[in-house]
Amino acid sequence: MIKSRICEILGLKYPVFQGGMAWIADASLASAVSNAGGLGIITSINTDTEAVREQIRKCRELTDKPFGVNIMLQAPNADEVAAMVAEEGVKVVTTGAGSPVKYIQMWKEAGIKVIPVVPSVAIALKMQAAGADAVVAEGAESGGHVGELHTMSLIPQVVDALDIPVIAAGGICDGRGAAAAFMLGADAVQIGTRFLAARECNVHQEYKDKILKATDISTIVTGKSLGHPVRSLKTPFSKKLARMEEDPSVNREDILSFGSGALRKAVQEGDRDGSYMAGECAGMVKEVEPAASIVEDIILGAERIIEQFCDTKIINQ
Ligand code: TUI
Repeated sequence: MIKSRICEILGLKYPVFQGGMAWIADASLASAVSNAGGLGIITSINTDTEAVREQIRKCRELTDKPFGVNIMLQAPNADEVAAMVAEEGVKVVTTGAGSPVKYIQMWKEAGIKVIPVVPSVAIALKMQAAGADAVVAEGAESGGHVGELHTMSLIPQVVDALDIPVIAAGGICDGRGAAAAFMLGADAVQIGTRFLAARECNVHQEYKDKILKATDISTIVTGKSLGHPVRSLKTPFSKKLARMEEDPSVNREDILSFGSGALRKAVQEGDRDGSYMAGECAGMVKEVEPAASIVEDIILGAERIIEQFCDTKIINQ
């Protein structure tokens, strides 16, 4: 069975994290992943801090296994959520879209394992020096807010630079991707897009349908002109956003207000003016299935491939 030091550190059966997808990753999805032996993660991007607290308490009722909370550092209530997770005795925190350095001491004193998401070696080194227990290195194949580097080159460079465990994210969808990430030196994988189609994932049916219909070329990155590149499914809405960014007569405020609140609209309403954030591997997601089947398929698939590969001299016959 595939195990790594992150399984020991966090008390996991399998080295599989579920991405803390903003507006999406609730107690239902996180507890299902944790019960399956992975690390379920609750998003803190929700209506407000108290709603996140409720999700944490609900998750505890649904699982006795470890789970985490993701804190999106650009959220207006990030300070409040950072304090709340310590009060609630959450065991694992991942962070995104910024530097969590100012919270790390408080979290460590509360016994929290701190795992920042990083897009580069320089930021990964900064997090290790600040006391992070591990990092998620996220390639630009991923959905949502993306960095510049891609998984294939990012992971081995972060692995070489750091002593702490590295979790690979971005473009990983099944056992093949997970096996590749382990070969690059990752201690675990983080998966978001495939969990959008989990039975326990409470996104609007329209969101799931769009993921199931996606192909390899179904995503687009918008928001580069705003300094917040975001990968989402190509829709009339995201294509219009891309055109606005290319049009010199459209100003920054108009682009910001056009995109504002769009992720929530997609997740809760299946709205045509929604932003359907998804990774490049959306084209590989073909069915709605229980989160436990997804976790098992990824781990058993990776094990099978690695075993077969070790017995083979001529590859891919
Ligand atoms: O955070 C993510 N992905 C996200 S957040 C999100 S919420 C959102 N909602 C509406 C519009 C836009 C976003 C959706 N997807 N991934 C983790 C991630 N973090 N990727 C890249 C980074 C990152 C970037 C810069 C982490 C740290 C950093 O700088 C740290 C420093 O030291 O400055």
